[in-house]
Amino acid sequence: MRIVVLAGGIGGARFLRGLQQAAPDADITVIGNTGDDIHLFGLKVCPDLDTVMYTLGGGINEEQGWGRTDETFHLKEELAAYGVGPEWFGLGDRDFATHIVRTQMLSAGYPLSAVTEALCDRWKPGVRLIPMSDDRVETHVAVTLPDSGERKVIHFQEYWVRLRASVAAEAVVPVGAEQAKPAPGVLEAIAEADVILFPPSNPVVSVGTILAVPGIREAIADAGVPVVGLSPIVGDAPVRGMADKVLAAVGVESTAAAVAEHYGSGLLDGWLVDTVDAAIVERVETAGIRCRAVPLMMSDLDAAARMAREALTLAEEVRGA
Ligand code: FO1
Repeated sequence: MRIVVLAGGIGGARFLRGLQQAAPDADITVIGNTGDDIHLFGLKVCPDLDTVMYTLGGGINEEQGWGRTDETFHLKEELAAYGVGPEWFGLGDRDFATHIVRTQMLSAGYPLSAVTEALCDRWKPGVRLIPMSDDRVETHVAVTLPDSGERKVIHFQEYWVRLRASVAAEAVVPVGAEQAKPAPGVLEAIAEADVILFPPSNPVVSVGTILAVPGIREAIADAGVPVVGLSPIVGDAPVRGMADKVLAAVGVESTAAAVAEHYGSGLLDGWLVDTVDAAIVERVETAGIRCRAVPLMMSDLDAAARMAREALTLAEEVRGA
């Protein structure tokens, strides 16, 4: 079975580990979000691609869900000693190697998709990881800074890491998305997929950013195969991260039903909500999306595998409908 997954960072990566356990013989292609990318110290950092690669490749810092395990920060300390920031983004020594190799290959003219493939030669994540685009897309967030009251547009990482999403996101803009083209292999993977999954990633800054690349949303809507998503919102709050903050920016209430309606029945055929949200199954079905309430807390690998199996089961129900 060929499965395509649109993945963001931590939630998407943990779901993918469960999917690999649930469908060990499946051919999984991950279309990775690159809107979180940031250029620091002359290097290109791709947080969501790296989180998928490290998580599935066995190098992830498990409790953080980002960065490398067994990390040290000598380089970061030395840079700070020179007064070279930003200090709020925790790049570790091992992680720096990934960004140096990536930047070196990009400078040599390789597209991000080829670079990602090369990095995965080392990590062997067991999936094909393709960035949504080889073109530069960076999510920026409009905020009103609390101390000065100044309205500013800042990089998503500054909003998420430095500000901890502590202020409202007044607008979320994937800069460059309109001009971006799907990376080689993206549209082909969607066209050849037997099922397409939206994991519990951020529906605005992760899955939403991937869908903002012209051609990707249309390809999924036209794929003619079941498209099934898992809600990142459980009991009106995000399981992790700050989805509620950016959902507000796009006028979507922070509920499992509202996220399904936001994706729309033109895109989604099925939607899994957590058992605590069982009461909204009917509302989602009324929106033309088949809905089931199942446990959605990825407390461990087996829980993630059960969720993946539920998603694949719902996909087969949709296919047979
Ligand atoms: N997240 C944090 O909360 N604090 C950090 O210092 C931090 C550093 C970091 C370095 C490399 C990387 O790949 C990810 C990093 N992240 C950090 C996570 C990152 O902000 C998020 O994983 C995604 O951008 C959102 O999904």
